[in-house]
Amino acid sequence: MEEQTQKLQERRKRVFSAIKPTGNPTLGNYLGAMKYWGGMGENYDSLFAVADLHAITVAIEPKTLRENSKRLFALLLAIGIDPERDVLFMQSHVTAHAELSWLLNNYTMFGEASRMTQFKDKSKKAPDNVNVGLFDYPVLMAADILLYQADIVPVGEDQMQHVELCRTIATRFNNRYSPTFTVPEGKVPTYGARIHSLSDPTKKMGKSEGNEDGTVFILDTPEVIMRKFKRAVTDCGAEVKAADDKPGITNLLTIYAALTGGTAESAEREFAGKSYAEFKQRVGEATVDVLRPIQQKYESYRRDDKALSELMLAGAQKAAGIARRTLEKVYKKIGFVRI
Ligand code: AQP
Repeated sequence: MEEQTQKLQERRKRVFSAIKPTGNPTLGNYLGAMKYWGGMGENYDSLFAVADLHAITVAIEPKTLRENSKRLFALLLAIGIDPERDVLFMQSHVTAHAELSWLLNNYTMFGEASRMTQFKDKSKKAPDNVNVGLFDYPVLMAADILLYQADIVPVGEDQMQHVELCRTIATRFNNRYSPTFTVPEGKVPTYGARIHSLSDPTKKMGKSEGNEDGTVFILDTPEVIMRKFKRAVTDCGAEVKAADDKPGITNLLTIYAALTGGTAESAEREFAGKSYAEFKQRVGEATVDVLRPIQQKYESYRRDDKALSELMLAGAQKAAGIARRTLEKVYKKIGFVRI
C-alpha cells in the first residue's frame, strides 16, 4: 500500500481542467480559469477538455452543441494550450468518462450530491428540466478529474464545491479498497475567481445567464466590449475604491487586476481622482488588448475543420490511454471479472 502511494507521488504533478460548451465563453471563464491553462504545460503534465457530456444537462439544440464544442476547442488552442505538449480533447471522445462516472455514483451519497449549490441554482432556473444528469453532474466531473490522477484542478470559485466532492469520493474509494486515485486540489486565482455580471454585479457572469449586456464574451468585437463596459453599472459615490457597498466598482477593479496582473489596491491607486467613466473606459481597453490576440488566433484555428478534427483525434487517443489505465484498476479493485 505504501509503495503504491509513493509511486503516485513520484511523477511530475498533473493538472486537469475542463469547460462545458453550453454557450459563448465569457470573460468570467477566461479570468477565472482559462487564462492560466495555456502556460501550465511548462511546469505540469497538463490535460484539458471540452466537457461536452456536461453540456446536455441543460436543454441544448444538436446544432448548437456541435458548433459550441468546435468553437471551444479552437478557443482552447487560441489561449495557448499546446496540443503537442499538452493533452487537449473532447470529453465524449473518451468513453472512460461515462464508465467511471457510473462506477463512482455508487460511492457518492445522495445527500452529498443534494447539497451542491449549482444543482439547486440550475434547478430553480429551469424547473421543467430538473433531470438526473443535472443532479449527477458533479460525479461525472469527479470522474473527469480522477481518471487522469490529477493533482491540481484550476477552476473558478463556483466549481470549488464540486472539486471538494471529488476529493470526498476519491478518499472514500481509496479507503474502501487501497490507494487508487490521487486526491486532487482545487486552485482558484487570487483575482478573477468570481467575475460578476456588468449589469447586475450581485450575479455571476455566466455563459448561459441570458443577460447579454452584462456578459462580456471572449469573442465579442472591440466595439461591443467597449459598449458593455461603458454601460456597466457603478455605485453611489465617485471614488474608484473596492468596498462591500460598491459591488459594481469592486467587480471592475477585480477584472482590471486580473487582466493586468496587478492587485485591486494598485488599480485603486492608478485610478485615484479619476471619474467612473474614465475608469470604465480603461477597463474596456484593457479587456480588448488582452482578448484581441486570442480572437485572431481563434479565427485561424476555427477556419480549418479538418485540422481541428485531426487534433481532436490525436488528443482523444492520448487521453484514452491514460484514462483506460485508471479505469482498469478501478474495475479490478471493485471485483469485476476482466477478460
Ligand atoms: N463568472 C466567473 N468567474 C470566474 N470563473 C468562472 N467560471 C465560470 N464562470 C466564472 C469558471 O470557468 C470554468 C469553466 O466553466 P464551465 O463552463 O465548466 O462551467 P460553469 O462554471 O457553470 O460556467 P458558466 O460560464 O457559468 O456556464 P453555465 O452558464 O453554462 O453554467 C470553470 O472553472 C468555472 O469555475
